[in-house]
Amino acid sequence: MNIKLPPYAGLRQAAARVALLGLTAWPLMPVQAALDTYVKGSFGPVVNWPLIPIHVVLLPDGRVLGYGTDGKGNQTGQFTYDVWDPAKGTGTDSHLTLPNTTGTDTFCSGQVVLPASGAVLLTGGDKTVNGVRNYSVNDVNLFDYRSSALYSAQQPMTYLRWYPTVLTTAAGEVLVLGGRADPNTAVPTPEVYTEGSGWRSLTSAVSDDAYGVKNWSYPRAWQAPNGKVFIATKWGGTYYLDPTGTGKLETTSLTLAASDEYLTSVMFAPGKILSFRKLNKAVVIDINGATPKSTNVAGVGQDRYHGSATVMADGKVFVSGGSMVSNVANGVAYTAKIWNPANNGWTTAATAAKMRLYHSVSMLLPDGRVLTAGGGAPGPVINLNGEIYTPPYLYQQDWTATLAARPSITSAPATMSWGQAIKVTADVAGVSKVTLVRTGSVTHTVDFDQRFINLSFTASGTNLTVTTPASATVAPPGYYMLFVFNSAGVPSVAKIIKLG
Ligand SMILES: [Cu+2]
Repeated sequence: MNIKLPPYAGLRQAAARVALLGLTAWPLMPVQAALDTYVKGSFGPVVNWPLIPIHVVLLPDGRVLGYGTDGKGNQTGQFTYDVWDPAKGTGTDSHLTLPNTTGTDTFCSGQVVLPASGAVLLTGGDKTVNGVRNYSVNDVNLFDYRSSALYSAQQPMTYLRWYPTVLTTAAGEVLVLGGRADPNTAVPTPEVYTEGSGWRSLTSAVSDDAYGVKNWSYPRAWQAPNGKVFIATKWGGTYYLDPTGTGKLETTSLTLAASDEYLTSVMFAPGKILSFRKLNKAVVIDINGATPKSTNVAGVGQDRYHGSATVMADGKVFVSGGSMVSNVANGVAYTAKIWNPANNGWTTAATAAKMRLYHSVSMLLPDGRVLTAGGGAPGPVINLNGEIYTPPYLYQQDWTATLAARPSITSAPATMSWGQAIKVTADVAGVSKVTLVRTGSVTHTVDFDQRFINLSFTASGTNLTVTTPASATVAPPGYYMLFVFNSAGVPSVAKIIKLG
């Protein structure tokens, strides 16, 4: 359990250490500054949000679509949605809150950015029947970031879905898994959406165990390097789904310890998934070989129900929020942790002001910071707010808690293909690292398409030749953030590039 320190504790500790060192000078610092900010990063102030952003999506233009409640934090996506522009800061002017005219309550739907058009596809949602909430709809809606408009798609899904997973496949289609049709009925039949031609059901891949009654709540699934979709259930079974035609499902020999629909899993490298299981267990699942395998790694320190795991620009995983008892303020994890895939080790990061439990989110922003926000509807607190986390890589690696000078990308293509050499220029020589991170689409501790890829490159001064991912099974088509790092390990603001 965490003991919350008063905000000046870090400073007091720092002052004590400075005194120990016999130093007399004391630099002026903002309140959050501490000697170890360069290791822990920092959370910014709590900023207001016009609704609880239960669902957030990074748009191809760098803005963030959010929805899930009304302006008072009541459960419903029926009336408004919000588009936040991080370039405008966090004040009222940075939000564009617009009416939802589709008639769909998008609360607890699924959503993903379509790889060809860049529109956001929203699948399913909530329906109130005779005053009882949490029935389901088969509505399909699209959000066009160019006009900021949300509108009904002409073709609904075959099945009603609430809590479905959506993900982009290597073929550039969208696979929808799970969800429930009504409070007593899960949906065991996946569906696939093809832009321009609509929906088909995977009638040969019906399963109660993989994504039906035993695992209907936002099933964890990823496009795998072998061309199929890997599914890690909460109860422990794992599967490969071939989504072509009418679908084909096979079990794999890998069985995992039990998890929960509200313990997170994250793909942090091609074919590699960090997955939290119950009782503070964690595994790395490797789906690069002929058969999937898992390795036990150190857990995050306690179960963090409703906590999030977000791959940052450098490939480390930021774990924030959650509590030891699902959606109860018991064992609340205010302090974030960072997982380093190079050594499977954990470091302690900064401490947030707010608990982030059910219906909270975390998502990487193009500027390399991480948006953490929301929680509630229902929950012990109604968080109509967010806290933006600044990771250690944005700080000078010294005791001054000073933001580092950042490199910038001066040119990069708007589109790219697989296995290609692209020209990128930076404003500094000595680039140390180039990374690609899928733009986020987050809800209920899941980032549907989360992906991170280290890119190989050669440099001649400030001119870089960067090799794009080898295949669509490693990097499905769609939108990615390209980051370049300077010689001190500080990332640029990302350039968003369309792959495919
Ligand atoms: Cu929900």
